[in-house]
Amino acid sequence: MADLKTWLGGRSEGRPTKRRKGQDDDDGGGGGSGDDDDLGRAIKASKLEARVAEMDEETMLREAIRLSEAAVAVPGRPMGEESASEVNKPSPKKKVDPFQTSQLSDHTDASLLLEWPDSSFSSKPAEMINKLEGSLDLLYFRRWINAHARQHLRSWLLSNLAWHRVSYTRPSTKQRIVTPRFTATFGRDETGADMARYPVKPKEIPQVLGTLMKKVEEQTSARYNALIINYYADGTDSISYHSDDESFLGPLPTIASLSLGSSRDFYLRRKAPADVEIPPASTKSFSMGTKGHGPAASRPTEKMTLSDGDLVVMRGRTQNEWEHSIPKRANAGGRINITFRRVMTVAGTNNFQRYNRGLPSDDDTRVYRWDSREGRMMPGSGGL
Ligand SMILES: O=C(O)CCC(=O)C(=O)O
Repeated sequence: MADLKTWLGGRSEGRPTKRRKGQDDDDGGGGGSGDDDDLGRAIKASKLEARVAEMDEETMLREAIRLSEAAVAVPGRPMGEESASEVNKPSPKKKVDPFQTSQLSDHTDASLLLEWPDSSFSSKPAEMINKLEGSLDLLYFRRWINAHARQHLRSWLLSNLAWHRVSYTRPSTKQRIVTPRFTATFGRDETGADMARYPVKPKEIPQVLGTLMKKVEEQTSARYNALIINYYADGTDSISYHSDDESFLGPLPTIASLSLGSSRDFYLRRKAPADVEIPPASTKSFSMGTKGHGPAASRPTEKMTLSDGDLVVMRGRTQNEWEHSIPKRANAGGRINITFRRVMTVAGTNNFQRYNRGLPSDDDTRVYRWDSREGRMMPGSGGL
């Protein structure tokens, strides 16, 4: 809860910082607000801090949700669709708001995000997608979260999280990588390890997401302890072909993936034979099919379009034998994706930290916050 308290108290502090030169995603300017705004904010902040000091946990969360609604629903200013220009420069033309954040005003929604009543979720059974002798094993719950709940969730995520655009040097090639999406990660240690083994402590899972995670666990019959959240501002943001087959996730990991906002293509393709990892002998049902393996272009592919509220579960041998990606697309709007995973080791949590929040030693440790007036992420401070 300390994080939320900090956010409520510190939400108004600090102007967006100027980005440094040489960044691949440099927007060429900070985009701060005027001095009058700063004074007004400072007064509001001190009043807010006094109120926050009196609040219990639930009141604080409700206040955070109320403030996030106020932050996204700026009167007289339509919310903009994230377009190709949004990350790099303000877009003067605001089109359809893919997140519909400007429509949020219903106070009953605060309790919805705290409690996640069953009515928030579809009761339709999953479609099962099973290919090549079960090597691809997916559950697909279309529109799993109902329209009202998902609209509130995506708005809450945008407004409340501290986002990162991690850049790092790939050790093998010394190549500089700027992650082409905004990321956040939360998790809890279940190994009982000395916390000193975490150079940066895992971020506590916020209550809204912890309660949602329980619902995903019930729906998918699996347990999770880590969340990675991606925000794709537009079609230039992406994730390239990869598989989440790290040993720290266990031999046959179940990963649940929830989509919010604009629809995006989700491609899966069979791995090349040399890349297929054989799980331990204890997984008797495993048989390493060779059908269809070959050059990337001729490998079997599964193409799906993930839409607002869809939940996809990747199970069984999927991570061992298939890769997945969100390819770049022209004209895509903003999209958030939450993956729920179970990390078994300290190294796993540290890995998530490194690639989704960055390290203090990185030369760019900026935090990004959603700026409702600009309709895009801006360097800022605070956030969960
Ligand atoms: O955005 C998505 O749907 C996929 C995300 C993903 O593959 C990942 O975070 O590893």
